[in-house]
Amino acid sequence: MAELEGLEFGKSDFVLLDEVNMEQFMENLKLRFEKARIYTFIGEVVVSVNPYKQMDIYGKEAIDAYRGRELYENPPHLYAVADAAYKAMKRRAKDTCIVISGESGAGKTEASKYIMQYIAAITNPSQRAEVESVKNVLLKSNCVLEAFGNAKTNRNDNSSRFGKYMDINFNFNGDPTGGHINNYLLEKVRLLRGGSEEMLGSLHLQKDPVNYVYTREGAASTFYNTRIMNCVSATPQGNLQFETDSESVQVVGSEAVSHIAGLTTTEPDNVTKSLLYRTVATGGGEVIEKGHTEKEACFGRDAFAKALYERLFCWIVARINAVIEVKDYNPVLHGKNTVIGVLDIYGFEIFDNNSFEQFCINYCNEKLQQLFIELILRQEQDEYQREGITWRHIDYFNNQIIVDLVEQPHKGIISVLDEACLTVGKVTDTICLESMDAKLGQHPHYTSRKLTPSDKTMEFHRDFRIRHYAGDVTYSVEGFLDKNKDPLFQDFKRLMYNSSNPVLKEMWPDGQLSITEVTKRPLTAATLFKNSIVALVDKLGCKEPYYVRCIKPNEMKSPVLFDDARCQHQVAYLGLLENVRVRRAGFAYRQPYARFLQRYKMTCEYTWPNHLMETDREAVEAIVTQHGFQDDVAYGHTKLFVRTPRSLFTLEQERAALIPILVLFLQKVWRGAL
Ligand code: AD9
Ligand code: MG
Repeated sequence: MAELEGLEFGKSDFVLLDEVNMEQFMENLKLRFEKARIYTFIGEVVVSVNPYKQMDIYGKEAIDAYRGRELYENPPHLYAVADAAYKAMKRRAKDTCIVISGESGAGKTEASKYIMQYIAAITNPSQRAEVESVKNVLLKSNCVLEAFGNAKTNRNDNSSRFGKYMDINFNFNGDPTGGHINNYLLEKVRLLRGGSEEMLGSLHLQKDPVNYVYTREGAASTFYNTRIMNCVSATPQGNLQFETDSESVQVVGSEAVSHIAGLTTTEPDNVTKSLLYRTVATGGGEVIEKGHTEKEACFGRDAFAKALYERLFCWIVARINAVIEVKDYNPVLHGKNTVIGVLDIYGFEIFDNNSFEQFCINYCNEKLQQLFIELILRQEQDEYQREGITWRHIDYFNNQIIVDLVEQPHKGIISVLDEACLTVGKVTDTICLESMDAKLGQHPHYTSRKLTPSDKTMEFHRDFRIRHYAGDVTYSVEGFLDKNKDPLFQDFKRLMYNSSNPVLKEMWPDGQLSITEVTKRPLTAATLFKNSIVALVDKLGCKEPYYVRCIKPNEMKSPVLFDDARCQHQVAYLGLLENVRVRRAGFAYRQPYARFLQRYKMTCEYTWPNHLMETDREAVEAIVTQHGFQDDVAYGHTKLFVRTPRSLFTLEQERAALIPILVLFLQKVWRGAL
């Protein structure tokens, strides 16, 4: 609750609003945005509004101002949260995490980078070389991943098309010793369609392979390989066409095939074969080759291009992880190894045409909102109840119902999708939609949308709508099944596994399986994604969470426009008002009586040097009353709860002022002057 800025900049903590309502909240948010105060606290949560311009608030001076300070000593900033997470980890040996959420273009990735920079800047004061090198790799890995995993969308020019969770490991000194990156579902389509030139451009900009972590291990040539791979992945889509002559399907021209063969160091004949045939095992165990139809061939080609790109991306992540993995850590020698996790995932998004990828991305955001509710709104209220504090429950929208709609076993959308994918025979997207409608038609957050044929195309559009916590999204069911099956013919995998390029071979270990070994159905894309997100939420759930809630001020990427309606919508669905209410009705600080007493007993004549009261609680009451903030506290069974940090701040200041006097006093005692 920093009050170090003048009031002309608005309230630096929403908890200080005269009244908690949408109007006042928005007024304060807007005023601060207009005064270039892009960060505001809600207690320990930082609300950030994307400034869409460079701000001079991240330099060395700022870092020094926040380093090691308490949250309420400085104006709100990402650095304040980063420092709080770091301090909690270092002082209390707690694993912490910083969860950055908000919709596409709200500033999550930028925030995560500033947070990483801050952590890098405040650690390793003694500049030990091995720690510096870990920090370096952690910071630089970002630009590699962005080069391959970001793309321009309608909503953000540099949109993350993958989710990223990075654990940073620390030794007992609080210095980084390594880390690990988890990446989540990469949206390949967009990267292939729009990205290749742009991406290569961005790679050329950073031509020096030394800048790339995965080339660190000495294999500069891998860098060039991956660049080549990049071209390859885009090539089959654009350049490779098929034609049907006298019943059989052919590749148009031989150039494209030899191009692919050359770049992947495979035999042109094998490339052609993989493009035109698939090997299948019959019921009797016989292995036969089946020719593709033209449509199947196109489908196979596209799946191949996407898989190439995805494997490349995962391979890069794995290489980075191999470099930053904590090595030779001995807990006996080095103390407890603690972790700060930083989560930067794709934000909630609505496009004109929303497909399977948006469905997954938005489901992921539902899960993260659920975690926020669980940790910030529910647990807080639970503790008051446990401590016997009088408490009026604060209502909030619990999005569990939407999470269930998507992920519930047997009934949820993912389960219906999977069922359709497993059904033998011709199940189309439309049939799948019908079974979704039948199962979920009554659900309050699901609407079946059978649209009439559009006049222009005469195509029959069919889609369904989910009422997400962040807004209604209409999903076009077209392509859902294929994307969920993510079916890449085994023939392509084998082709890549047999490449004489060792890097490629390494990316396709499953290519060595024979066709009879792979008939077991793999998990679908949606289920794999669900599992990875559930694991992520579990991982975050057992850490002490810190939150950055990002808001996008307008759709024009303008630094001066504050779109009231759009901002208000985000404030509403992020549950920020409820967050303020819980925080305000609640108590910013809590401390067990004994610990409170220990720290502040010197500020009160009845407790210094020792109190004569029956219980610590009574002694604490004496301190509180002497300082006149009895209206600002509540007494729990085991802890004192302080509503505003201001009260604590007064105590801290008094304590600080007393210490020199105390020291003087003690010196005199020692010298025998008294
Ligand atoms: V997405 O879900 O990955 O599509 P993000 O990650 O939330 O989205 P991002 O951080 O990429 O958004 O921010 C979008 C753009 O806003 C950036 O490219 C910057 O141009 C701009 N931005 C965001 N935060 C800041 C900031 N603190 N200072 C200056 C910013 N510009
Ligand atoms: Mg991003």
